[in-house]
Amino acid sequence: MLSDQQIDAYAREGYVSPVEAFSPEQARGYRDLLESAERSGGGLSADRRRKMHLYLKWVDDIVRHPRVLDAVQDLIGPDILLFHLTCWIKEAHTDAFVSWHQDSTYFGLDPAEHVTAWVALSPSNRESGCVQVVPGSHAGGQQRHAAGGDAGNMLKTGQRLDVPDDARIDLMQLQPGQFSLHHTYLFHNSMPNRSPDRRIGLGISYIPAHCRCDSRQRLSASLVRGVDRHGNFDLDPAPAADFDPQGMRSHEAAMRRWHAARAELIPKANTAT
Ligand SMILES: O=C(O)CCC(=O)C(=O)O
Repeated sequence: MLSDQQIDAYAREGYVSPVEAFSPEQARGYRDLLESAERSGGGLSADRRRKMHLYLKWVDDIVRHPRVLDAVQDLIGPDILLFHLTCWIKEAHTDAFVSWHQDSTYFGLDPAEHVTAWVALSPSNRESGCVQVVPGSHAGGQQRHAAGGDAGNMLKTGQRLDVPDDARIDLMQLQPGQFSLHHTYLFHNSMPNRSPDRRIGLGISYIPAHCRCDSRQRLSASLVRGVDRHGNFDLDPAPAADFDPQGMRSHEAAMRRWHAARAELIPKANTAT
């Protein structure tokens, strides 16, 4: 699915963008489903914005979309687990931002082969606060992050890196239905949404099935392609329909494990030398 040039660019720069997944009309359809789920749930809580593929059938369809998985397979091989998912929504004309960080910081994954596919469901550009990256920054491996408090930061732990003012920064601008791919060690952030529309994207964290998570709390993950010969995660079922009771139970159980693992991994990363 990816060209040799794109695969080389990912190795060198740590990202590829944009790649086409589905049409803007299909993206609009998915956005309508998201907004209807928000209305029926009286807004989606922070937990409900995570791992949504476990209780929303249409999100499960996106995370298994052949164009997304073909591209991910080109980077991490044929046996693919979905480790985590976050729906990143920035409301129109708001100050929410994401500080410079590496996704690897609290994920505890070994080896660090995780790749994030960020799928746009609305225009994601300079004005709306798209994800931006420091190309090549993944090559330096894991960096120590500062943590803690800025109210507008969408990263709840506030983890952040300093990026020099003169660093080269590339914008991963996307039309609805396009996606970007970035390496777990790549420095990235995003600025406030100054546009009149919501900026909506799904950040989907894929790992090869041989990855392990370094938490005592055993986590679950979804096998989205190939075979799991390693058994490092309990495998989550796919939902039969939006909000079906089995899917809701799986989601709650997966989020309980997720929070327990975070409680171990965050202090460990923050005190590591
Ligand atoms: O959506 C954003 O602004 C940030 C996304 C992000 O940090 C990620 O997907 O890893």
